[in-house]
Parts: sequence; structure tokens; C-alpha cells
Amino acid sequence: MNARCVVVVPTYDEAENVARLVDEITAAAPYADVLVVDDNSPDGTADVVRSHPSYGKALHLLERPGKAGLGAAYRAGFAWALEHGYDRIAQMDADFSHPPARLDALFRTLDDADVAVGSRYVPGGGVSNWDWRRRLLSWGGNLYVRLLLRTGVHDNTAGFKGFRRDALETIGALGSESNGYGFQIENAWRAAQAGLRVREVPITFTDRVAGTSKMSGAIAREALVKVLLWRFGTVLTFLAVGGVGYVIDVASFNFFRTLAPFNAYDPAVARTLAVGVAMIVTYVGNRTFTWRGSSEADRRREIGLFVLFNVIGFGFSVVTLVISHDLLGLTSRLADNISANVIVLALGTAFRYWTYKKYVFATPKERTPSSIHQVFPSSRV
Ligand SMILES: Nc1nc2c(ncn2[C@@H]2O[C@H](COP(=O)(O)OP(=O)(O)OP(=O)(O)O)[C@@H](O)[C@H]2O)c(=O)[nH]1
Ligand SMILES: [Mg+2]
Repeated sequence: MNARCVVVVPTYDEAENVARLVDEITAAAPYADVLVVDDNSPDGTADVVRSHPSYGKALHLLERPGKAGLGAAYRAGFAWALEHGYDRIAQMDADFSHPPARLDALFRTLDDADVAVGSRYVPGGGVSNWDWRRRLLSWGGNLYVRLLLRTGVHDNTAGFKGFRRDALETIGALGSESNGYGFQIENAWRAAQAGLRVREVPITFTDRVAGTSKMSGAIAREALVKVLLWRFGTVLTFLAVGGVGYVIDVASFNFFRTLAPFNAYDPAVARTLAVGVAMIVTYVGNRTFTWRGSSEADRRREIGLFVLFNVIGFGFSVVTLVISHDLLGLTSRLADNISANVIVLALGTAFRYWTYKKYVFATPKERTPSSIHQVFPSSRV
């Protein structure tokens, strides 16, 4: 293996596991270094690492002052690995749930993939000693994530993964926000969003034998809620920006109609000015909040398209009115209102969302990973 490889292992009270784990990693992937990220484990995990014969050579230790969660430990470990120039970075638990023997397959998969996922849910993969309740929970959780996020990956909660360094940079893994299982899902989702090549490698997952679990209800809840926010956050923000734009549209129309020196304007001029003001607000709002990640776009093209789709959206309302009023003969005031204000609003909103997302603020999906750094802001570690 020419690439420089490292395996990042977060530990909290894993004194019983960590030394043997390091030995098995070294046996399976002798070319790889190991970084243990320990959160000041009370059971002396860090001391066990320091007294290992490889310590200071292929084995490194990153010590943090206290238990801050799995995601935070991984972000610190990934930052360390990037700083130290590693090309391929793997992550795994310390409790032997992830088979060290599959590390080599994971690293080699990165020859022609950006992310390699040690997967339970592809042919050849599985879980070895789970009762039906754990199986159902894991399977149901994965189905929930797959249906909502559509990552294209079968095992979205997998904690056994490998990344090329530019993939970590592209997905902004250092700026991810979740700590528990959500951390694994978040990176799977970010990788899918960035259009990276993700390949699954079958593994058999084994329940921990020694040490205690750190899994909690809070960790599961974090994941459930975050998945909903990732899935619907963009639409909700878009609707909120649109709502603010609508209020500003109405307010500025009345401003231009009633307040000196604008009260000389007739309704059509006031309407046009109000639409202009509302468009500036919704453009800035969508650029700042809804699609803040896509910062590499050509600004003039972006604004041009934004105005174009707004004009087309406005054209919709006229066309819909003509269809319902003149062609279908629905001439009552109620019909006109439903047509102009309900159908047009829904159609126009859907049309704007779709065109903004696909054309105006499109994230640069087709480009190669190395050319898109920081699709997501990565500020926190
Ligand atoms: N540094 C650090 N490591 C953690 C923290 N929480 C969990 N870990 C480690 O992350 C890995 C996964 O944690 P586990 O307790 O095995 O969680 P789990 O796999 O969901 O639960 P089990 O099914 O019981 O194994 C283990 O290596 C833990 O030692 C933390 O707050 N800080
Ligand atoms: Mg575990």
C-alpha cells in the first residue's frame, strides 16, 4: 500500500479491549497507523495505550479532557489525521464490533472509491449475536434513514468506514454537528449530497463482549430528529423565506401606494416595485439561509436565473387564471380566488423550489471531489 493509512479509534472505558484491538489492526493492516482518541477514561484506557510496545511508533494517542461524545472524538481524530498528512483514514469502534480483519478490504476499496462503508446490509454482510429486538431496531432505523435521506447506501448507521482525505474535506466531516449514531448517518448523507463514490464492503458485526455500552436513548433521539431536519430543513427554510418575502411584498405594495412621495404611483407600478423588493429579500434569504452551502456559484448567472424563474412563476398565475376563467368558464369570484391564490401559490412555490434547487443554487454535484472542497462549512472541531 503506497497510501499513508491510519485507523482512528475513539475510546471511553475500553481498557479491556484496546491493546488486543491494536494488535489485531496491526496484524490485518500492517501498513496502517492507529490513533486512539480517548476522553480521559476513568478505567485508564490511555495508560494501556501508553504501555503498548507500538506506542510512539505506529500507535498514537490523542487525549481529551472529558467525555464529549463519539462524534466530537471522531472530529478531533479526523482533524489530527488530516494535519498529519494521511491519505486514507478509517474509523472503527474499540469493542470488536467491527472486524479488524476487514480493514485491508476497506482501505483497498478506496483505490477507486471516495468512501468505503463496512456494511451489514449487503450480500455477505450480517450481524452475529443480536437478538431479534436489536435486529429489528437496527433494520427499522436503517429503513427510516434510507426512505428519508435516500443516500443509496444500505447501512447508514455503519461506524466502520474508510475515507480518502479529500472525501473528508469535501463532505466537511470536521464541521458535522451530531455526536451519536447521528454522526455516522450525517457523514453518509453528506457524502451522498456531495455526489461522492461510496462503496459498501460486507462485514459481520459482532456485539461487544467486554466493557460497557455507551448507547443511550438521547443518542437515538438525536439521530431521529436530526434525520428529519436534514431531510426537510431546506424545504422548511425555503418556505419561511418565501413567507417573509410575501409579507414584505404586501407591505411594500401598500407603502408605495399610500406613502408620500410614492403615492403618485398607480397600482401596476407599485406592484412591480413591491415584487422587486420582495425578490431581493427572497434572493438574499435563500442564498444566506436555504442554500448557504453552495457558495461557489457564478453570482451573475445565479441572479439572472433567479429573476428569470420568478418571471416565469409570475407568468403561471396569469396562465392559470386564463385557463380557469376563460377556458374552463369558472368565472365565479370564489373560483377566481382559488385559482389565483391557492393553486397558483402552490404551483408557483413548488416551481420556485424545484428550479432554485436544481438550477439557481445547485450544489456542484457533477464536479470531481478534489475540485469541491467545503461543500459544507467546516468550522467546528
Ligand atoms: N472518545 C470517546 N469515545 C467514545 C465516546 N462514546 C463512545 N465512545 C467509543 O465509541 C465506540 C462505540 O461506542 P459503544 O459504546 O460501543 O456504542 P455502541 O456500539 O453504540 O453500543 P454497544 O452496542 O453497546 O457496543 C467505542 O469504542 C466507545 O469506546 C465518547 O464520548 N468519547
Ligand atoms: Mg459498540
